[in-house]
Amino acid sequence: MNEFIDRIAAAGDLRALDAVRVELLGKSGAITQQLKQLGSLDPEARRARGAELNRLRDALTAAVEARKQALEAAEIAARIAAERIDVTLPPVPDVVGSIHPVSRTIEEIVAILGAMGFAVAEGPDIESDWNNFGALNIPAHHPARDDHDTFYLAAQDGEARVLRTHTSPVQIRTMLREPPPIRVIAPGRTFRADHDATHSPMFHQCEALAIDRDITLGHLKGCIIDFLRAFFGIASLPVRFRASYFPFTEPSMEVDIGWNRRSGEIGAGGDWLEILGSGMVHPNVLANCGIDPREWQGFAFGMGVERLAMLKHGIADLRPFYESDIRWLRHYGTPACAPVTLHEGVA
Ligand code: 2NM
Repeated sequence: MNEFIDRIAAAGDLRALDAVRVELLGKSGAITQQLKQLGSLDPEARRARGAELNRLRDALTAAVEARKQALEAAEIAARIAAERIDVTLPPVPDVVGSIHPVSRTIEEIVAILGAMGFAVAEGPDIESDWNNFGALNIPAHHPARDDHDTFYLAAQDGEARVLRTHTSPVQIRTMLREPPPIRVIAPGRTFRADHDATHSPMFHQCEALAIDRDITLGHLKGCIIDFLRAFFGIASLPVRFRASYFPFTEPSMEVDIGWNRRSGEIGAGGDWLEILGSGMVHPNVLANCGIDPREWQGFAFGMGVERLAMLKHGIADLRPFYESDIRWLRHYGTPACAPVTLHEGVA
């Protein structure tokens, strides 16, 4: 009896237990065999032996059932342990990337100016000298060329080539290709031979161009003020226009926003920070693109994408923008699933 109970207890899994059960209690098992032999005993001995065998059979059946329940419980516990989900893990594994601040800032600029009716235009990084300078009213040997620290490339088909120093050649290409009215923005890479803590030889610009029969300086001011207030999410952001000079616009204006020089806070503090350049497109530029300046006029403005991103997010150093340091990218990047809103926080 004890030997049988021990064997049931020693069954390591449900299959082993079933084998023991069949061996003891099955049709040709040990107990069944003994029950069959009862007929050969005399009535008194048969009754006593029968009762004993019945008790033994009931005890073994109960032991098998108990062992079965214990094994089943252990099996479930093992599965739960093996299949356990760590609910403290992030819902999205952090091997997933994020949107670079330059890309994110371009997305924001496109969202705001897109809602005002501007379409995105693109062009090549390698430009003709004419598209980058000549058409923009910057003749050869003009001192304005010195401002641009141009990367000159070997001429192709007799024409001088450069890495574009601004995205204005995209505006030139648009005006040459499409008749007015025109409303385009040109975000993209630009190149200048300049490298220090605040300048990179490759950086990004976004320029806007609106051409129509009756575009005025008032449209330029309204568009830029609305854009800057939406971009920085400050409805009362002070904006100042200051007379300046660009060869491709007349009149030209530098645009400043209010900030606190000590704290770096934008929108308060009484100091002014230059943020972009703007102006009414020079009649020579329109004429260079086959647009009659007596019939059409327009405004244009341009901004540095990295500079806007640094000011908006309090990024002190330009260099990490291009270093691919995963810690910096995680810190300043935006989750890929976060949508761009038209006004990031404007009430
Ligand atoms: C600026 C400032 C002022 C500009 C001008 C043009 C074009 F092609 F229409 F002449 N595109 N962008 C412009 C004007 C850009 O960036 C500081």
